[in-house]
Amino acid sequence: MQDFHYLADRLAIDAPPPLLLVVDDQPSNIQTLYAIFKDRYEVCMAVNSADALAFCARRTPDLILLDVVMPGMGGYALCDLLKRDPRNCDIPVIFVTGNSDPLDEVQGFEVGGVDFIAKPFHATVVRARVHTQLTLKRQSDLLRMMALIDGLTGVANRRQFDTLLSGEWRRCGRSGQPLSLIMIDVDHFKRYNDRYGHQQGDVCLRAVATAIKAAMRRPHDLAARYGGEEFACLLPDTAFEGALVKAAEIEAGVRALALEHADAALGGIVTVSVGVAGIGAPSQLVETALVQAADAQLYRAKREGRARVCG
Ligand code: GH3
Ligand code: MG
Ligand code: MG
Ligand code: MG
Repeated sequence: MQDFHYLADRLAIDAPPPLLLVVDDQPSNIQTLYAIFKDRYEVCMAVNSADALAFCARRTPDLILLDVVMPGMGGYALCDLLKRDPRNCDIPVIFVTGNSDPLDEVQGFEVGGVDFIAKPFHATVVRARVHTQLTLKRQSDLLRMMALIDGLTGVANRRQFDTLLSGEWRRCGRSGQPLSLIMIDVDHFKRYNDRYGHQQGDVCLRAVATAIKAAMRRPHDLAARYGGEEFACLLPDTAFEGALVKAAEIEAGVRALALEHADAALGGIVTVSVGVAGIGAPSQLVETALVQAADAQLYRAKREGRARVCG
């Protein structure tokens, strides 16, 4: 539960009002819906499907209220298109239409709509239905996030790391681009817990995770908690030499935190040992080989005295 609240807090921080997109060719319908929602939501409008698509390319609405009959592309075709696009497929779409034929309603669900409101409607009912769908969306977003993010540190969890490693392995194999992996382990962390307590140990792990994440600056670079006090960084399209530079940056970044660790072997501060492995054309080997190679270098760093990078 603690993790759940941590993530819920993270989602709620500075959360802006939900963004509704109203798509309807009739300005009077748009005005009616705008009047219903403007006090609690940010309401944007589009008068045809092309405008709606252009809007979704710029911003991602939290929910779309969609007319069915419009000149040009109709609402069902628009919904179908949105559902095929990975960037837009999770946006709940509610059809708002004068068509009341049950077959029409069925078609609305078949193209991926979550609800179907027939005109004329009651403002309070429309409000309630939108509220319900937004609540469901928030809950599913939270669950998805909990499935992918480490609750303690906020970086990717092991599940997400494993999934992305497989994906990047195949992608780099196809493109011939290199792929690199950095494994990081906090030095003498058992001693840290023993001296400062597990609560402080958790604070330390969060700080280390933040320092690691700060070094990940490309959009596809991934920092993950691999387990316990071990972290992993996946660097697509990065050759071994580049990963070594990143690893040195991470090792120095953790040192620069200057977190007191009186029982550390070196300098009285928290340090990490780092192992690096890179591969030019991933396709010939299995992906676990990259993890094994980085792990072997990490253990070499431990053997050679900790607080260092090996690769
Ligand atoms: P080395 O330098 O060889 O890595 O020594 P170490 O003590 O860091 O290695 P070891 O693997 O023996 O100990 C890891 C410790 O990390 C033991 C475990 O209690 C602690 N640990 C793992 N996960 C967590 C966590 O989520 N919170 C806290 N506070 N401690 C954790
Ligand atoms: Mg219409
Ligand atoms: Mg360890
Ligand atoms: Mg350790």
